Amino acid sequence: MNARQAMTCAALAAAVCGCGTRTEYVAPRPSAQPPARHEACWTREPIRIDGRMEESVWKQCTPILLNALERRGQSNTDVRIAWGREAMYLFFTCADPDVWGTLSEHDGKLWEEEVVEAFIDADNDGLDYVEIEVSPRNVTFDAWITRFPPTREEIPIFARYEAVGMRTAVVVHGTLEDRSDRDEGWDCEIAIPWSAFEETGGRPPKAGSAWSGNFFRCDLSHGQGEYQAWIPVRGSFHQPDRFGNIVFSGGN
Ligand SMILES: [Ca+2]
Ligand SMILES: [Ca+2]
Ligand SMILES: [Ca+2]
Repeated sequence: MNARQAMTCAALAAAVCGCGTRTEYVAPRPSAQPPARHEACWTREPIRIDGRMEESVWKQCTPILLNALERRGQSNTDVRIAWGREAMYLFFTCADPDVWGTLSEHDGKLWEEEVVEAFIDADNDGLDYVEIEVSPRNVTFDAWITRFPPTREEIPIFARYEAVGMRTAVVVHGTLEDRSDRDEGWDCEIAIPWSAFEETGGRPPKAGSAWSGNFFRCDLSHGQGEYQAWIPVRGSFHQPDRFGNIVFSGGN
């Protein structure tokens, strides 16, 4: 481990469930912020959760480009949101010259490695939300965060929540095990059934309903941490008062 990697690891060791530390973020200028509202695209077609963007809804859906919370690197990320009768769907597209991951345990500390994250407040009350994380190894973490920022002790308690029925798939464009070569990136497709939000107060949305949420990515290529978000945050990732609106357009 070189000095830079050691610094990154030290910073991550201080992180709690949301990749990063309190002191290392500088929010972009207001003019650089995207509108805090995004439309989820309605779809009737079955979504095959295979990590491949073959469904027409993904091609029609405007992506959210995540913003770097620090310096701009070379790892652009976007996420598309779709919805159908049964589930909410997400598709993350992650450019990445160095895709890796070692953790293999569900509900492990995925935020200490490379990961994409969705924070979803399904009843839009700002009091709690579901946190979903998926790693390039397609390992998942799901938690119901009811106090924020959560403490280290609270994380295992909140992670007892299970998004029952959630399906995820990852396609790595490169080699996950070989960090000496140059990768292109990785894609992640997620289906979260509406029923998984019920115990958090969420009911299946109707056309025009608005939920709130934020999306993140931790990219730790070659020991250099880059943290990205839809809605910029400062200090903690767990800021539901800053979540963006997710509006369910079209459909039922
Ligand atoms: Ca697909
Ligand atoms: Ca869990
Ligand atoms: Ca990477």
